[in-house]
Amino acid sequence: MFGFIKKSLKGIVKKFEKPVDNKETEKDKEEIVAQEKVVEKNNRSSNGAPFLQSKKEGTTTKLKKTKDKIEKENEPTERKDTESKDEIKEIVKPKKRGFFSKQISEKDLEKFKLELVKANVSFDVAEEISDKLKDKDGRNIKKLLRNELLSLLEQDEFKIETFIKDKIKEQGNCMVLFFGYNGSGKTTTIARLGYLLKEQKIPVVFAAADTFRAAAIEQLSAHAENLKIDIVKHKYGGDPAAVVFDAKKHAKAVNGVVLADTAGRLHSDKNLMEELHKILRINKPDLTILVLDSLTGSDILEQIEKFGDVDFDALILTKVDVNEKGGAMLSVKQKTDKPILFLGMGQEYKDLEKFDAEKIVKKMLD
Ligand SMILES: Nc1nc2c(ncn2[C@@H]2O[C@H](COP(=O)(O)OP(=O)(O)OP(=O)(O)O)[C@@H](O)[C@H]2O)c(=O)[nH]1
Ligand SMILES: [Mg+2]
Repeated sequence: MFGFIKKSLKGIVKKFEKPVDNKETEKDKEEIVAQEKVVEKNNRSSNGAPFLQSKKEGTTTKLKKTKDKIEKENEPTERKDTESKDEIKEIVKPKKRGFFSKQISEKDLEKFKLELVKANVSFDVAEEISDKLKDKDGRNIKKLLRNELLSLLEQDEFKIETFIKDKIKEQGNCMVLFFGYNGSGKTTTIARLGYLLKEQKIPVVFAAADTFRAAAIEQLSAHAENLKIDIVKHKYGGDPAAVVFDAKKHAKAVNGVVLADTAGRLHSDKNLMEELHKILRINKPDLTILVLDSLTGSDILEQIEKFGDVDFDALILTKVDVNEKGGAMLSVKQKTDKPILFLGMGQEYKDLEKFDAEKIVKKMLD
């Protein structure tokens, strides 16, 4: 999961966050030790005794004075031989420490941007992220990236269970409608959410409002049976708005929530889109959820755009468990300010994870 984007992020982090620096530091340390040895050597009196202890040359103060002189004038003192002159010059030469100025270069940013785009991050978002790194000190790169990713993914908390419970208290039932492209994971998501809400002791009613696709009613019925959840269904070819209407009535009787399945549709399916608008008009859902398949990569943005006129309230992204790229999620968050409620993380009933920006960023960066 997130393999591609993780690779891009880690790639640039690695470039600036040492080992390289550590290596340089180690190298520097070795040089310093070597130079200290030279100082010691130069500071020894001719009889080989350390200068510090030499009665002939005087005291510690004398040594300090000599060293100060060396550093000030960049000139050797007592020792006349050219070899030591060079050695001393070497000591006082300001050390080059390239790693103090590890600014992130334009070239690195261009490469990084490309990597992000390859991981399905939209160009705009890739540019936004890399712009934030411009002229920054590369040694802080992980922190900078973490902040940037968090600010992209963070959203106001929306607790669906609380929302549903409040609606049931207020009006006797609640209705949540799911829609999206063919195969995006609507029916599976409804089953998983049904399981989660049932665990919370909320009565759930499935509405089999996909009366269009062969076997769609059986698919939802099988989940209802497994989970011991009530289901309202009509015949194939029937009016989906009427199925949802009946399910709402049933939910009122049991003080529960309707999770309404709908047929997969493309925006270009005129009839199916009209049908969706009819369901909405007649049944006025309390919450509409657009289900997006994260495997569709950058097309995901097109889906949001195309379904824009349905005025959805929230999103669920499925198949995140098998999505190696991971970048589309960032683009989704930039495209819409609607919250992502859950991530589909597999095909089991328990595989619906609450969207958690911190957790996702950790998975991408650590
Ligand atoms: N790995 C994985 N597979 C998923 C996930 N969600 C759904 N699927 C699979 O995706 C396929 C389509 O899921 P459905 O729930 O039938 O999708 P749908 O949107 O209802 O499809 P239509 O009714 O045909 O429009 C099924 O094989 C699911 O098991 C997920 O989060 N992870
Ligand atoms: Mg379905």
